[in-house]
Amino acid sequence: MTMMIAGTASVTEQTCRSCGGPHMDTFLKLGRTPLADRLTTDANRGEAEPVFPLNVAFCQDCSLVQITETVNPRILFADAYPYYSSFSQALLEHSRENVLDLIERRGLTGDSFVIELASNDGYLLKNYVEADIPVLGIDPADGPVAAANKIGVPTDLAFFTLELAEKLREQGRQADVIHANNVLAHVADTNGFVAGVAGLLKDDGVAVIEAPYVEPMIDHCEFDTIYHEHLCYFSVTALDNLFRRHGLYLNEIKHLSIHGGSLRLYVEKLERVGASVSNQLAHEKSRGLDAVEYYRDFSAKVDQLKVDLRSLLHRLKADGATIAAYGAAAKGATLINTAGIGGDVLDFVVDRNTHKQGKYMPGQRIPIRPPEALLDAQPDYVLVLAWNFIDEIVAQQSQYRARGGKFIVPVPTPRIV
Ligand code: DWN
Ligand code: ZN
Repeated sequence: MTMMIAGTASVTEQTCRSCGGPHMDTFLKLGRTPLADRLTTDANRGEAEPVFPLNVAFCQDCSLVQITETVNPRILFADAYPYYSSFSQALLEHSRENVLDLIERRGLTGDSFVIELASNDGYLLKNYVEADIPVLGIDPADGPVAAANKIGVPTDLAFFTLELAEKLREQGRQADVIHANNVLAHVADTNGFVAGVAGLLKDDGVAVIEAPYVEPMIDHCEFDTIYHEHLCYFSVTALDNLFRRHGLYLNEIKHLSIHGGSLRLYVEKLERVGASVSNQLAHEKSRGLDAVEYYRDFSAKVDQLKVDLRSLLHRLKADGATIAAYGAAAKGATLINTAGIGGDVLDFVVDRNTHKQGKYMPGQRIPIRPPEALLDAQPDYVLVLAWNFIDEIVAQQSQYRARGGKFIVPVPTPRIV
């Protein structure tokens, strides 16, 4: 990892984020795109938005799939960072199940201590607080941190670094459980983060880490989940290499449907690798996820999806249809900006997150409104940008649907449902 010089906006990496190897093979180029979570406002709509290259490479030495541009985290996760986990019921339920399972299988009590890295608005740790188990949240975004402390989840406003881990360890605050959901892929200093986890974990502790899994991303053409916040796209092979480098062992994995296909990783200081890991490593070897050939035709699949989506939308528009979108999601920003879908096609985007309403989608600057706007305007079609929550959204918008509204799902192939 090239060290970010203070004040630089971004750095193009020449070597692998994990192993430092030089044998990087770029297999997808998405152009220069705006930052997926930096929504524009009436105040800054007139200003040019920063755009950065969005290219994806495969490391021949450790199999890590990664983007090659590192945008300064202070720009990426600035105080206007709008992502609040609690706006998704499915995610809340998913997190609660995870916590209750861990309390039981690890026998956690009031003498235990749980830390979550990138704890956002307390969406997960609140379940431990309800069970009187001491917690600490760590997150760099001030909005979600304020929301977490407001509901009684003690949370520090900070980026998790090796230095912070050392400080907590010196204070005797090592953890029985460390959660890190959708953050391992986000940190510029991948090795520092993992080393920090190793230092902060008790010898018999477990780190429970969730991250999107690269196999469904490739197989289901979920290219819109590629944006500058997501630096890495993990295979179990690449994760195993990364953890072992820091004296940690990936002992168990669970496959999750959340976010288009994720893995829940159970990482410990003791080596007791279970069948779920060894079987997946063998599976990846047999499918070739440890070689660049597996990724080679992804670019052509992405190009075809963009062509198919644009022609579907333009055909509907030519027939006089009105179209809106659901979910001011980061993935939605990648989709509309790389496929060139603008305000000439989408009249507006709706989102339940009140911090996003009244702002505009990055790049295309399409207005973001509350979901109620769907019933007010009753567009003929709604492009579901947050397709990973399609079931929750369709159920929630039953009245829009009952009135004849239809949904368009963009991946793995654009289709009307
Ligand atoms: O890594 C990340 C992933 C896991 O989550 C973060 N970098 C940011 C975020 O990415 P995203 O914005 O693509 O994630 P979501 O959670 O798929 O975004 C869903 C959007 O849809 C949110 O803005 C909330 C909104 N939503 C809604 O308005 N009504 C979601 C649901 C379920 C709803 O019913
Ligand atoms: Zn590597």
